[in-house]
Amino acid sequence: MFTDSVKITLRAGKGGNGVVAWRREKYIPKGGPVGGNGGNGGSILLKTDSHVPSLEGFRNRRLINADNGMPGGGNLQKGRNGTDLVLTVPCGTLVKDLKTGETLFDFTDENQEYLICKGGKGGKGNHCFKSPTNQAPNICTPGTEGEVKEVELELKLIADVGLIGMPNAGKSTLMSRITFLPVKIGAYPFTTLFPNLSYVQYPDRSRILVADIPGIIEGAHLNKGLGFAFLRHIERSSVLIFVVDVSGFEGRDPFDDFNVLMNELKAYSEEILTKPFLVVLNKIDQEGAEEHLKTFLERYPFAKETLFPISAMESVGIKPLLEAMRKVVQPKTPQLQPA
Ligand SMILES: Nc1nc2c(ncn2[C@@H]2O[C@H](COP(=O)(O)OP(=O)(O)OP(=O)(O)O)[C@@H](O)[C@H]2O)c(=O)[nH]1
Ligand SMILES: [Mg+2]
Repeated sequence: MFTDSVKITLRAGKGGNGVVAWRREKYIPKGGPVGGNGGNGGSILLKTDSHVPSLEGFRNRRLINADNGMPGGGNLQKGRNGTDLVLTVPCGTLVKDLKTGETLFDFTDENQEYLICKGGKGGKGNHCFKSPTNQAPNICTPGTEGEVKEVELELKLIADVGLIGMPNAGKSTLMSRITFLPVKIGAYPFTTLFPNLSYVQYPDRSRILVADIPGIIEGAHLNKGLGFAFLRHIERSSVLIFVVDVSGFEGRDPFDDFNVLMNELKAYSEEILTKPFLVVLNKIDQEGAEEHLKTFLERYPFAKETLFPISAMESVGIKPLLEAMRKVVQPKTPQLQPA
């Protein structure tokens, strides 16, 4: 399963209570106060991990508690601290406070850590209250409560390139050709029900992260098909690739398909259309594709350099597309770590 939005309550551990205790030993009258302090409650931290693909681990959880601190003991024994709880989330997770609606943190990188709920402080034992004027204090303090937050975790994948197209256009086929990810491909609409994420690796070891999201149909803004549920995952892509089936299958007009995609995206967010984009015209190996390709070229109002006729199935035209992707994205080359 792929889960990209969850609501949970996080509760850090309570601090342990301080205690009142007295030193009692033979031949030591009035041994004095020896009540120990309570331990601190465990805090809750969120941390990114690239091996965590989604928020699936939180799907059936409503409340997550960290350990409480233990109470102090006699003989100045301090209570054990509650262990901190580290919850791993995927890169691209946004943490929102449900009460205030405020965004608390945006995890954009690997190994980022955010302390979301601080554990309560341990209480003080009676030995802390000993003073020249009060040698036998009979008081101690309780531990304080840990922080509690109601949060929404929302995953917005951070891919360099987002593939958008109608169902069956060949997005997943293209994805499997360029990233070698064994994705599900099928001759029926909505084969892909959740986003796939994988890297295109170039010979110089630079790489580009690509997201293949489920197909979009006309009326997606009215919640048709899978609606806009997955468009959030291309919101943060720096480049969009429209994948259009140019074979004219079942009397479809590829240019109309392209316009539908544009209009649906516009209905989702005008801002998304300001991103640089490329248009892949797929299935040129099919009969009738040549004619449709010609009319598409004539009607296409943008720069012709953004058009890439390909056959994802037969691996035709993939190389120029990869080069163009590299130019618009400026991929990250893995840096050697200094010793
Ligand atoms: N002839 C031909 N068929 C292709 C090509 N690319 C994909 N197909 C076929 O088109 C069908 C749909 O391919 P997918 O890659 O699953 O399409 P998709 O866009 O991911 O579809 P959804 O996941 O449903 O949105 C499959 O039967 C593929 O084999 C191509 O270049 N040429
Ligand atoms: Mg697919």
